[in-house]
Amino acid sequence: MSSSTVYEATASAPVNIAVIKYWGKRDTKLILPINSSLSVTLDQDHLRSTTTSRADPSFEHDQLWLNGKEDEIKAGGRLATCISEMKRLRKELVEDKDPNAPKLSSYKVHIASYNNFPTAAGLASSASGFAALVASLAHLYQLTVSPSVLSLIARQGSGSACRSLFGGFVAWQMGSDPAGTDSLAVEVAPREHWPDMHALICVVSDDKKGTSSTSGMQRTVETSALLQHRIKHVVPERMQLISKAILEKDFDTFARITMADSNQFHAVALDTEPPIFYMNDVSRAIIALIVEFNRLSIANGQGHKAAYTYDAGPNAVIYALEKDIKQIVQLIVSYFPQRPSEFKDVLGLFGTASS
Ligand code: 2P0
Repeated sequence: MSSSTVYEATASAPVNIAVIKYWGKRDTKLILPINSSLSVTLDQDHLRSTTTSRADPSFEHDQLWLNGKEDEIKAGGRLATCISEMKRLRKELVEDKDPNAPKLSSYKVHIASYNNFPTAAGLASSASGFAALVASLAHLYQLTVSPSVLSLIARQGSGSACRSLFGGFVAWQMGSDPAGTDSLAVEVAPREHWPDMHALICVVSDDKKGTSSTSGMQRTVETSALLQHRIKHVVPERMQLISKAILEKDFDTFARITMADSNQFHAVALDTEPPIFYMNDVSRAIIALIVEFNRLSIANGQGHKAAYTYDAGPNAVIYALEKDIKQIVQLIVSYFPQRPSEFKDVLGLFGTASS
């Protein structure tokens, strides 16, 4: 290798939207959740983070730029943990086995990451961000490891990031090891298994959210009795039922569980002291519209045709099958004309139906 060799790699990762929500940690440092969760990775270009990493012996510090602005890498913080864990894998899996491999684990890295959507607006920017960071370092360090192994490291950046290492339908198994070795993401089904499934993102607001997920969920763990009921008596069964519904392409069951879990996540947020409100009046009006739309389709013997879900913010994600997407987009746009501050966009992901 000549001294002028450039060690650089770029990777990108999409956001994922949970249908069984992660909310609460049993270990805040290792980011171990109190319940398993399940998500759909949005596999088109609209909502992605793209990250370039470079290792060079002349660099004096690890440094990170987010959307062009330098972000501090705090010692012992989440970014520092992910970078040092990836360097450890490089050393163990490549350099210790091959004495001729360049000692990239001893070089500092410079990392530049871009989101093509608003950061921290309840659109899972930390999920795609940490997944892209870990994927780009894995590429830079030429690691041949499974996405599940990388998910163990992305998880320590942001819990939901572990699910963005896979496309399609993904479960984050909470695991039971106090060291976190079994708290990882696994594929439930690849994207191609259910190509008719679409997601509509209704951007109600792209403002930065009021209560961060990290602090909000720990307040819920400390104060909500409803959360204890949820993790013991609700989530385990829902994980099984929704996995089965996905494997059987049973949209009616998928929709019922997805909406019930979104409702219960927002109920435990409200059950927190002091209460947390993530949805606003527009969010609730979209729920009313989808409920009425489903009521008519159930009355016609067609079952549920749409499933709403809301994360830690007011934006709606609506899952629906391809045959119904056009009708749902028309319905939403007719009730919510594009008022700039309240309803910015209706995007069709998975390749169809933009308005
Ligand atoms: C989820 N959310 O399952 C849930 C639903 C928000 C609502 O994962 O503290 O940003 O970084 O692990 O991953 C948001 O939590 O929190 C989240 P940290 P994260 O997608």
